[in-house]
Amino acid sequence: MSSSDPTVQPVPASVVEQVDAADVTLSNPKRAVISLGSSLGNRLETLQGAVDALEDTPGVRVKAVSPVYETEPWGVDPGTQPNYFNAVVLIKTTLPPSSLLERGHAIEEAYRRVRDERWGPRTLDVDIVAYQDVVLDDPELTLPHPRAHERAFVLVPWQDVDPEAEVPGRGPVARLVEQVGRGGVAARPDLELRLPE
Ligand code: A4P
Ligand code: MG
Repeated sequence: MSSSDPTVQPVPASVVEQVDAADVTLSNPKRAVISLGSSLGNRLETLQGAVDALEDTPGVRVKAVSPVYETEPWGVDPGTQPNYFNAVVLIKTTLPPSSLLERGHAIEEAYRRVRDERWGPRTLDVDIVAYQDVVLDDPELTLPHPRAHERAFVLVPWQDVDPEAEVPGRGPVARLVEQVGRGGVAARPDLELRLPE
């Protein structure tokens, strides 16, 4: 996969947004940003299943789903693992961060994710990238996600769905994308995740 020219502004392929009165079902909802990754099995179907499962969660409304990116595996030797599909989902939620993490783990389990190797290939990874502006330094749940600010596979789709976004304590996502670059992250405009009905 080649790096794209950072001077060319990419056109977000398929940001899908919910512009409705759905928030009336949630009182005092909080904003959260979820990163989805899959590198085994039917990656697109798995990501769609995760989006649908988030929406099916009481106290969660999916507000926007990013385009799908095919990304080189981060943290391992090149060519040793299959490429990922990655996407970012914006939600509003009344769940506290710990319950959202639990729900993320339950969704991973539903896809029979086996945790045998750190940064190993996986059917599904559900990470909480950010929850409002909360900063939390706990290994069980670190907020914002401790590696989000250095990962193009999180930052690029996040910028697509929220160009003004900031990583709490790290600065604007747009600036971080410039710093990190877009290497190893290729848009897949032929693929699209649906917003749950
Ligand atoms: N944890 C702490 N903070 C968080 C958070 N904000 N969100 C804890 C989610 N989990 C959080 O995660 C290990 C522990 O992190 C969990 O028990 C949770 O309580 P895990 O999902 O069980 O294991 P892991 O994912 O293998 O480890 P780690 O270090 O979390 O990996 P990452 O950072 O999630 O990276 N390359 C590409 N191209 N695309 C990817 O999506 N993903 C990874 C995984 C590596 N390389 C990748 C991708
Ligand atoms: Mg993880």
